[in-house]
Amino acid sequence: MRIRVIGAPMDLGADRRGVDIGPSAIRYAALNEQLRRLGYSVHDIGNIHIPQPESRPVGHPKLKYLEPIVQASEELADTVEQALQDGEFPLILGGDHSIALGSISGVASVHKNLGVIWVDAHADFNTEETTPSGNIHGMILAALSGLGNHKLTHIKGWAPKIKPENIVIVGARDLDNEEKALLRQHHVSVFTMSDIDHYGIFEVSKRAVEIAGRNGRPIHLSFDMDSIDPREAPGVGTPVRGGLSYREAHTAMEVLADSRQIVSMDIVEVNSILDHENSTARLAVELILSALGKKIL
Ligand code: 6HN
Ligand code: MN
Ligand code: MN
Ligand code: MN
Repeated sequence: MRIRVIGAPMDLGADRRGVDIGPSAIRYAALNEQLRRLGYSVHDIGNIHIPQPESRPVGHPKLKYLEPIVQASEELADTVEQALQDGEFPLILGGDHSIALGSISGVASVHKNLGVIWVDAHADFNTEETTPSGNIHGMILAALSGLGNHKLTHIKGWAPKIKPENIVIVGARDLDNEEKALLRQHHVSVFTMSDIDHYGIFEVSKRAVEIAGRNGRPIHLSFDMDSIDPREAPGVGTPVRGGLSYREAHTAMEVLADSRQIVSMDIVEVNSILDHENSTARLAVELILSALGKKIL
């Protein structure tokens, strides 16, 4: 299989600067080389163009950088759609989590009935009415479900991109109150860190595949590095204690790989400014490899 690597150096959707270096940091951690060693051919098309926040007005405080985020999402959606049409597996390197608006819009244009597994400390299910921050990376899953601002929900001119009941969030431990209500109201499946404590990551990952991939439907994997415990992944913008361990994260990726239903993936929120010796980027590469089938033996 051929993998199309697409960099999305997006730093408009979050408050702390530094995730726009993510794609470089992940490549520097020898992503392409290691994918080839795993037997894939790699087609790295470089980064899509995304403006620097300093060059744009912030705009509405409840929807910061809405215009440039929508523009970049349109371009990323086209780029991802093209990769799938060419028969390549899109691997999108963030950037903050707002890139998933473009990537999943692109995947959903090809796979009309798509499941999503969203590995994250957060649920990213706010709207401009519920957001505590105005940061769009916290609104992406809601927007993809058709909730919130019309410009965000209507990338490529249609909505919703995914049914909320086909979404599974894994690793959640920091949810806003109104966000929780929205998640319940729309029947999103959420496996919190407490669920992982109770049932174990193997069981939770299996159930995530069952729900997101019901009837064999294709699954997009969106992996936010802040799902991992900050001791293991210090280089993220919104660290939250009590996250996935190194082994839990690998086990989850191995279960998803074994499902053979993953059709596309993004890995987001690597913040190189806050990282220690690129260790979070190196971990991102390891997890990508596990998600793409790498085994210990
Ligand atoms: N992320 N719930 C918070 C907010 O501002 O909406 C945090 C969002 C974090 C976003 O993980 O990509
Ligand atoms: Mn452009
Ligand atoms: Mn996120
Ligand atoms: Mn997060």
